[in-house]
Amino acid sequence: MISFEGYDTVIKKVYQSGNEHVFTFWDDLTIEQKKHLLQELSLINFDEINELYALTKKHIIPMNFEPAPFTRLPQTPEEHKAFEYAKQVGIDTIKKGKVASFVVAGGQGSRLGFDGPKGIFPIGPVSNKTLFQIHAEKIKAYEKKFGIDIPWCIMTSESNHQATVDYFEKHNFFTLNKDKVFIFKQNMIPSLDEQGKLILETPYSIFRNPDGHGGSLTALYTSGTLNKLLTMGIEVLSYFQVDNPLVRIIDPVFIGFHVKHNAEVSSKALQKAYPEEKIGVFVKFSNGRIGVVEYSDLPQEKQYEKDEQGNLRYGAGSIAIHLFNTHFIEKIAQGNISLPFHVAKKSIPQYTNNGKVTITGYKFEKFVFDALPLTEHNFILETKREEEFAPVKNKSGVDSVDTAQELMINLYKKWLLQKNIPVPKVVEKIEISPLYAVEPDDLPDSIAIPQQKEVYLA
Ligand code: UD2
Repeated sequence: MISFEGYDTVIKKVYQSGNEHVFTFWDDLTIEQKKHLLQELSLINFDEINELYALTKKHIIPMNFEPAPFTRLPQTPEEHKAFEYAKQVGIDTIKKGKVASFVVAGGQGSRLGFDGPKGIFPIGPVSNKTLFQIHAEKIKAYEKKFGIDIPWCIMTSESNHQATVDYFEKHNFFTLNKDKVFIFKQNMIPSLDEQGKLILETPYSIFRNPDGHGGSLTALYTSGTLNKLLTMGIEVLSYFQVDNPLVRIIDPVFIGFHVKHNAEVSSKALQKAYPEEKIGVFVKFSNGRIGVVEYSDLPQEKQYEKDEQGNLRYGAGSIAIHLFNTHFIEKIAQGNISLPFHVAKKSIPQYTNNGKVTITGYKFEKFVFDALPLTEHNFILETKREEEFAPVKNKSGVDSVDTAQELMINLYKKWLLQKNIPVPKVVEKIEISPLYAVEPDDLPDSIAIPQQKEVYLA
């Protein structure tokens, strides 16, 4: 057994757990590298590692469920009235300074062939503005609209934290009040090989992956951000993903319903476009609790199942837009209630005697929607796909840069059409800056759209 002053307990745990292979290159390491490795190992909970490996042997998703009920888009006069009332409640809540925004941005742009935080990916079809800039300008626009500061929490991961901070500093936080932009890191969790052992990434470090967006609730708390929000009187946290440029970050109707229902978590749903669409679905488990089953976990027969009207029975898809009650997050974090880990079999780089090789191993991630079954009160609101969802997942094909830009252009054209503002035929691409109009109502009554292929209203 190796030894190193101050780390004997850690070393013992590593041997006891059968992970002594992490010391394969020990004799070649410098003192600093040895310390680095031992420091990383000291942060690992070996009991948890065993529990995680056990998850690879058994399925943890409860499979006894039915479709979850949700509030549909308004059709009847009563429903329109209820939406109008919710809007007033929402506006009131926002104006009282009780709402903050929260983006999960731990992902890299690698699937887009982009080397850097996904938030720095340029998506504006005409402006080329990045995802982060578009989100920042929306928040700025809402602040102006409601006459109040709207704090913004941004969760990063170890691999993109510094680049994200640097980006915002370089751009002066897009003129947002930088004291109210909170950038913090999510936690990392070791990946395991097929035998349940730790994986060396370099001769002196362990391969770990970000713990999923479900880690955001704990990270909000441990980073001290939640406490700051609570001190400011924030009650509602509007959660979204960095890769959706169409997200309506501050939605009074949604917020109003959330408040009226005294919900701990509220979520937006839309009708799945096709059975294989890669979005989770809202369900009601047999214990009466509401939740989301991820697309990859939905049994095939349920994926294609139709109701009497011929619609997908599990058709209410989750687009990862939620509202969280801040006291609920505090309760979860303080109570040390861990959301469950999900397992994914993935290719992982491993450092060996022959240099780097790729092995098959397990990555573990928490999903934020697993907070839903923990709620006493929740609320699901239907929304229009074309108004709120343009996922940027792939370089080309489905859910890609091209489809997202097309959806953006179509939405801006629709806004103009609603205002009876003609868009000349020659215009191929049109984009509206959030600082010009963040909602269609913000558009002026008449605008002369220039006769050119690309138009940017800013
Ligand atoms: C997610 C949802 C899916 C659907 C879809 C809509 C899950 C498991 N699935 O699918 O049901 O709603 O989005 O677009 O959520 N992230 C982090 N840290 C992490 C992992 C992810 O910050 O450790 C962020 C990431 O930067 C991105 C978001 O979470 O903003 C979604 O991650 P994803 O692209 O891996 O999720 P996806 O597309 O599988």
